[in-house]
Amino acid sequence: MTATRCGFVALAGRPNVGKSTLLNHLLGRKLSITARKPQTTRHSLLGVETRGETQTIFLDTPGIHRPGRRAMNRYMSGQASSAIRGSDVVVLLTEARRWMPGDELALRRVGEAQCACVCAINKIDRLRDRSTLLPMIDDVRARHDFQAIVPISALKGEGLDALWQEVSGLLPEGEHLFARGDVTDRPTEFFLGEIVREKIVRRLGAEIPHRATVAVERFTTKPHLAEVDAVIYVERASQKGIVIGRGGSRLKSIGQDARADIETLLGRRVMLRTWVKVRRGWTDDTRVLATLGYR
Ligand SMILES: Nc1nc2c(ncn2[C@@H]2O[C@H](COP(=O)(O)OP(=O)(O)OP(=O)(O)O)[C@@H](O)[C@H]2O)c(=O)[nH]1
Ligand SMILES: [Mg+2]
Repeated sequence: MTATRCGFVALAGRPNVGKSTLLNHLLGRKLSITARKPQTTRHSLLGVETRGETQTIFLDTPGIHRPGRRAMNRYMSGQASSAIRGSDVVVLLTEARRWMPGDELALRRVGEAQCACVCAINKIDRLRDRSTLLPMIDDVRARHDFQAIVPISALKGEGLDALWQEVSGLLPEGEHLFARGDVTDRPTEFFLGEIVREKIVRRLGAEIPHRATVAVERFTTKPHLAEVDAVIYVERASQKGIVIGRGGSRLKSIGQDARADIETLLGRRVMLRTWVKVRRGWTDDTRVLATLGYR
């Protein structure tokens, strides 16, 4: 009998390098939210892929950055660190441009965990001249004793089989921890809230998304219709006004975008109702953070 393999693989790196895009492409479904802006992912998110005898438990993680003073940033940093520490393999993502100080910070954090590390050089679809990859690979190789360096495009799905091959070869033998067909361990409500938050991140400027979070307060589902009540929390009344927009137009767009995605996820019609509420200082209050799902 062939031995089964099973292990945890953290996708780590500085903000915006494409970790969540990679998770989604590896799983062939949209689990993690993505955006052009940094610090989109806040929670570690588990995605399971079982191929033959090998079960890979991927963990998308918040981008590694210097943790600011706010409790939210410390939470994000803690999520990334514990995912890295608890993994058998880390895939450190960087971009096919040049090594940045943020990559160095991420590498240091990964190096502390002393587990097997593969470097994925992402966004190669953006390169006009692919021969520039060779000096980049040499540069990366000189920085750490990586098990492998794999150029990929998470967006276009290039190089992902090669990456998967490298990673699966590093997984320990062991029983599968998830049943075949299991994809994640989070409840549906988590994903509903994240979908609404993605639309906020995508529709609003740089600052507000950092001050907003979404709580799904009610979720009921029948064969043909699901109902979702979501509250968007911000820190100040001025932010509330911005999220709502003139005559409610922005909140309406956010709701429309989110409803379409939720309908795809649930495979039925959805009635989504949204409210915006002010919860002063929620990003820096550990107790409030815990009540909003950041524990
Ligand atoms: N051209 C190109 N863009 C990519 C690729 N991978 C990701 N992106 C884009 O890069 C941006 C950031 O992607 P995310 O997947 O959200 O990045 P992340 O590392 O999860 O970011 P944080 O959660 O903020 O740390 C998005 O606009 C993606 O579409 C790629 O292979 N090629
Ligand atoms: Mg992300």
